[in-house]
Amino acid sequence: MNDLFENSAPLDPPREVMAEGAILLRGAALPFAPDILVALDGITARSPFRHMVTPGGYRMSAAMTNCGIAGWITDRHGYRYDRVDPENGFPWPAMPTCFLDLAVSAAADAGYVNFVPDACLINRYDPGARLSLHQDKDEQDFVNPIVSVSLGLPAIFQFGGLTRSDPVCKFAMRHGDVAVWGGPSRLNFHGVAGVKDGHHDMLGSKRINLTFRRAL
Ligand code: MD6
Ligand code: FE
Repeated sequence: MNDLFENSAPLDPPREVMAEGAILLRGAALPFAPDILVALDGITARSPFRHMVTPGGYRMSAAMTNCGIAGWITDRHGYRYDRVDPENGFPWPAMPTCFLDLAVSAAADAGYVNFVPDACLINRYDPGARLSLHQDKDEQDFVNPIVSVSLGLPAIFQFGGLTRSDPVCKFAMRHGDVAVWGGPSRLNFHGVAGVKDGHHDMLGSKRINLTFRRAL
């Protein structure tokens, strides 16, 4: 091998540390993206994207659906996981193998070797949609990490600390990027700033985010 290049590692995507226990794997989802987008059409044919309502009565700007054993939902009664899609009364669509493979490999890459998700929340952000700063704490326990996959239009991901007033770091999430957070940062506040209008070759004018969790 040409020794000029012996230190380059083309198979290891660049990684950025977001906080202790939180890592951003740039481009880690790129090899999975074509299969994921095909499988996504199958999921949304059965459980379409919908705008859920918060317990306080606000319509969420990101449209959501789920796949896996458990799906995250919100309505006037609260935030929770349910095995059934409340829109049709059927179990959520099964988690496709390509979804599971990506989540497991990204978690392992980030050092979380035993992660097997049972829930995948799928968010669709049209231009202008956002997600305000929050903690993910509707899961049974916080032993497992969260794996968050960005596809389509870019967005600014805000990653803070364990209290709402902690300073927030901003990361530009692009198509194929995967963020994994767990351990000491499992309950860190995070959010998504308003998605700007634009065009993505595979997804048009939207951003899709897959959030994998062990919920039950
Ligand atoms: C994202 N989504 O869409 C990150 N958390 O990039 C979340 O962090 C999230 O959409 C809890 C509940 C719903 C969500
Ligand atoms: Fe979240």
